[in-house]
Amino acid sequence: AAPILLKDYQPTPYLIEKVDLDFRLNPTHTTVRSKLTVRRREGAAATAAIELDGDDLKLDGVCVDDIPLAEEEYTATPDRLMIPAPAAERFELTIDTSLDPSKNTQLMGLYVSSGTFCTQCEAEGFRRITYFYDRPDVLAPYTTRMTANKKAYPVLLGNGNLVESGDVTGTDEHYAVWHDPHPKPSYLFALVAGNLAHISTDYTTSSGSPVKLNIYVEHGNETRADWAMDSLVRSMRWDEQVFGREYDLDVFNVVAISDFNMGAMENKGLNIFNDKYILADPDTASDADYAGIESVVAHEYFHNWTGNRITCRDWFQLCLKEGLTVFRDQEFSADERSRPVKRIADVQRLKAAQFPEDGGPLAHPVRPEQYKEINNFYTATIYEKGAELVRMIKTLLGERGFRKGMDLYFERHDGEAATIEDFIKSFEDATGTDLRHFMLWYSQAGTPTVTAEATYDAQAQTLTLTLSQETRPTPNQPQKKPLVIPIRFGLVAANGKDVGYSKVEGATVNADVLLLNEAQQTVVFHGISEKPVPSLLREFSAPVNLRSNLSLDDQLFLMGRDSDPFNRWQAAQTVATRLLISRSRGENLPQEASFIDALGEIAADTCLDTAFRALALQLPSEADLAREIGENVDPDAIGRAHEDLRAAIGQRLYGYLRDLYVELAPKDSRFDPGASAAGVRALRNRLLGYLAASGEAEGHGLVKAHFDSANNMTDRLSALVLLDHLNLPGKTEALAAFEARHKTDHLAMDKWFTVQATCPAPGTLARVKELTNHPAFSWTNPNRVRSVVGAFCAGNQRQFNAPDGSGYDYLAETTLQIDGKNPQLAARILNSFRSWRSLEAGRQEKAKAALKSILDSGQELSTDTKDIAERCL
Ligand code: DPP
Ligand code: ZN
Repeated sequence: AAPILLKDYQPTPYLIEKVDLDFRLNPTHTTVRSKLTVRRREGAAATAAIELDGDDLKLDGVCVDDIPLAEEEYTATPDRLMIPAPAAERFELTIDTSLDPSKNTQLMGLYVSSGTFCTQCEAEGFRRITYFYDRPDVLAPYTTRMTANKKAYPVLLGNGNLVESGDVTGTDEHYAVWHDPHPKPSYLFALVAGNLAHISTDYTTSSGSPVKLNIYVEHGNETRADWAMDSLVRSMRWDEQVFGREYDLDVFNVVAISDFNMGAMENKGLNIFNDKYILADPDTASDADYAGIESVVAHEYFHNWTGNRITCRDWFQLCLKEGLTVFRDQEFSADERSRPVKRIADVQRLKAAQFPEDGGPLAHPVRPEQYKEINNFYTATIYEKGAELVRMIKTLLGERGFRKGMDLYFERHDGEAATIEDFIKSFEDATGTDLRHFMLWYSQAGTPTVTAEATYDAQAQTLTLTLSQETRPTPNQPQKKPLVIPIRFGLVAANGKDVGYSKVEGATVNADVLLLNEAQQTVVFHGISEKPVPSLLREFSAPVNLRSNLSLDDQLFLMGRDSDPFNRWQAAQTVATRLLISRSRGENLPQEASFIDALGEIAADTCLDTAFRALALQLPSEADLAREIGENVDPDAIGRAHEDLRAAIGQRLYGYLRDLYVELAPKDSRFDPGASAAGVRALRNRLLGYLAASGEAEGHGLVKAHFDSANNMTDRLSALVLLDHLNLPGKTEALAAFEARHKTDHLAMDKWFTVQATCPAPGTLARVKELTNHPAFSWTNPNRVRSVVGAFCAGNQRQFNAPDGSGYDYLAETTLQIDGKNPQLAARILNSFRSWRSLEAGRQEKAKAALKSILDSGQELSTDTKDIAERCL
């Protein structure tokens, strides 16, 4: 199939002024009547056809102004409804379709999850419900009427406000009518019908409007939604205070669903969530889950303004809502928790998920110019790199300029479907800044590498920074141009303070931000009386790879003394990366002991946030190292180096870390999910990891004791990972105990699956295959598949990349198996092949053969899977 191109964008010849939907819900036979008020767009030809999207639809009838169309007056296929030349300029089009939601395994459109009807329409699911202009630039107010059996489906929810409800006399059915006055595109449509429990809170917006907040869950799970509700209330307040944005309906409903392809969906007034991002209690949810719930609840809520009130003109603009909304949720979490800790976590995620994408065959610009399957563009590049671009705009314009630009964007485009150009123009006009060069970040794919060389001239009292940037070719983009890169920096003196300078030449510097906007620039700082160590890219001010000529000793200095916590963390990572890469090549660097001692100092430094200390003590992951090495990668060598360095740290600091571990033990058994208590758990679990890695019998005993005494999931899970991955005494009992405790809770069992699927030891693939026969596993539930197959392929460097190619073959087989049922899920797990070209030659060959076997299988592939397999090759 030919790709869809950004440059081909055309508005539709007709507008939809109003949408009236009538659903008669039945699991195997649901009927949908859609009444559309259609008006020809001004300037469109009177002869223009109306051509609506469908996907796998069964048409039962079509009327214009209540008169059935004769067969020759339209053409209909499951994928398209076309009326060649509607006679009137304005008319009412009525379309009847029927569906079998119980057979909808794609989880797109209307489907049934654990007996509950629900919908997922982004990006192109609405066309699986009825024929429509299923594209984001066609906006209309919707009214949704639902009728269903009252006993089986007592709860009926739609977008907007409830306007009417009641029993259908003489039947066992009832109905509800919901009206959403805010014009929206079809991808924001939703309905839910089921037998659900809920919790409620009353909220009053800053201007005094009352809003009822409800979270719907399965019966028995009510108390597990409290944290999500707390997060929602805090998000709503934060958006009023920080962005001046208030909620705009009488009610805000959130529903947790167990079969869901994505994390959550921001349907207007009716957010639908993967239950993983709603349900939490101390026994089943880890601190990471609590943080994840907080940020996803906030993310979906923030979409109400960035995504819903202002939506996207077309799917090429996806980052307009996603990058911006990720930025907003990151800022929210930073304000609620610790800003540097949040920044480090976000950068870890960016580097783990987006950098490999940007450096491999699936690389694409933040605003792509073509796609074959839009589902494959809900990527780390659109989301995470998209957020980094918004953050850079804020860095360039400053806090006030950024807010002015956002205010203008909301004022200008409320109720519209906008583009990236509209977004950027708002900042330009609000602040008088020219952002044309910055726009290149949206169209140019690939992660730039910035190289920095510093030389100090004591005589002249100057520090010279020679900076250059380079971006490697990516698919369809052989030539790259220099970008504008904001580099936040400081020049750190021996006492840890930033030194001042009298003047600077060779670059624009605003406060602590230097602009690199050419391929190469030489920047000279004058009036510097002692040799400083430059601390560059503070707060990770741009999504680039930084290479500098700083020595390991300089990095160790920054690790201990930099005033920017992010760069302290980064320096520790840089040193550890060098040590680990050297070890993977069989050499030990002499700085290793100093590095380990510096870790020990950070571990005990009570002036630092505990969560920060935990992060600083974390070595770069095996995947991080593979990415840093970049070519001819041998995951086994990396894995060994990683194990050895962890053991070396554990041995050298054993008594010291053990004392700290004991000292940090909780004083009472109350569980507090807040950031500071979570920070203590994170640090303590990190220390436990080193005690376990030390090889000391006492350390091993501590791990089992930690598991046995855990009163929360974070501690229990941390210990279980160590027991299983290091094959420590007590492993088998612990796995059994965890299973017995949590066997009826699918989210907790996902963790049990993932622990085992990510075990680096040989034999894991066989274990993975066994796990897929476990009663708690299901091939049709995306969370289950991700927790076993996804975890193995994306989270087990050594065994997925086993040199015999068995991991690759397994991924190819399971992709084919899943593809027939749920293409989005299949394509998503297939992404684990994206870095195959950076492997050593033997593994490359096996990976390539496995990818080919998917295309050559003879099975008819979804566009999703075919697109990923083809692009990977
Ligand atoms: N629009 C959704 C989100 O990112 C994706 N399904 O929240
Ligand atoms: Zn989103």
